[in-house]
Amino acid sequence: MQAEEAWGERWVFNTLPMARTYMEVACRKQSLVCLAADRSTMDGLNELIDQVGPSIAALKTHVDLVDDWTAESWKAFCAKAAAADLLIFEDRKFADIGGISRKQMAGVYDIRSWSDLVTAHLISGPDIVDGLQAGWHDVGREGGVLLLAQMSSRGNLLEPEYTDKVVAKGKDHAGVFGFIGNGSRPEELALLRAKVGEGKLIWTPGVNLAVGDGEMGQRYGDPTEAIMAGSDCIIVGSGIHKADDPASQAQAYARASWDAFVSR
Ligand code: 5BU
Repeated sequence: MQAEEAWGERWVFNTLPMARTYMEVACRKQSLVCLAADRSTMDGLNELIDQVGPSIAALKTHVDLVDDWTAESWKAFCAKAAAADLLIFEDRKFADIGGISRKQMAGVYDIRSWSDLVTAHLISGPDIVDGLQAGWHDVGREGGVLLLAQMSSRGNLLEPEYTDKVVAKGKDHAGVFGFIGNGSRPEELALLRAKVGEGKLIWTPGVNLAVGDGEMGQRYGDPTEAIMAGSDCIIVGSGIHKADDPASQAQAYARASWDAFVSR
């Protein structure tokens, strides 16, 4: 299916190049799955791409949790992800003032040089988005910012009034790719979609085929329900990377996400 036809209003209203790129990748792969690749070794991470690359559209990383990280091995890992037609999303949750966030895109990990997407809190104000965009532009690259409007963990402090403010400030900002919503609660997600409107993307962690409570306050909702409530990408971690057979689990999540998307 052509991305333009499949995504409809989302395609028309979201003109950020990286958003369009995601919409195209999702259609090529027939998958609205982002794998949270939370493995602590480079071998473990590379193995995941080999196993599940064809079934996912994006790879979410936490670059600072890898024990044997080196600049060279990371470069090779990113090249492998690109060859597998995957967006790379560093879930860095930036939160500082604009100018420092720009500098934090450089540094040892040099996130600006390989990430297509990053997450940010809007707690310090909207200039953080400009700072992160400037970070990519410093190395001649394009990227997109996902603002945390909700979180999946229990007891988090992103109350509805805070969510409203994040959406109000982020909705019309050209550098904003979209928002992080709570995948574990479809009713909260539907409210978020209503506030966001049809333009920006909503990506949702806290999704698992086994619904319920996870480790240390994580909560899980059903992938189909999340997409039906307005999510444009389900972020799945342990549901795939801790499975006995990650490849077949990734296929199951891809199928659930795509079927729900098509019927939505
Ligand atoms: P899990 O194994 O599917 O629970 O992994 C979830 C991933 O999503 C993990 O990498 C978290 O850092 C990330 N996450 C989350 O779980 N909840 C949130 O609200 C945000 C990110 Br934002």
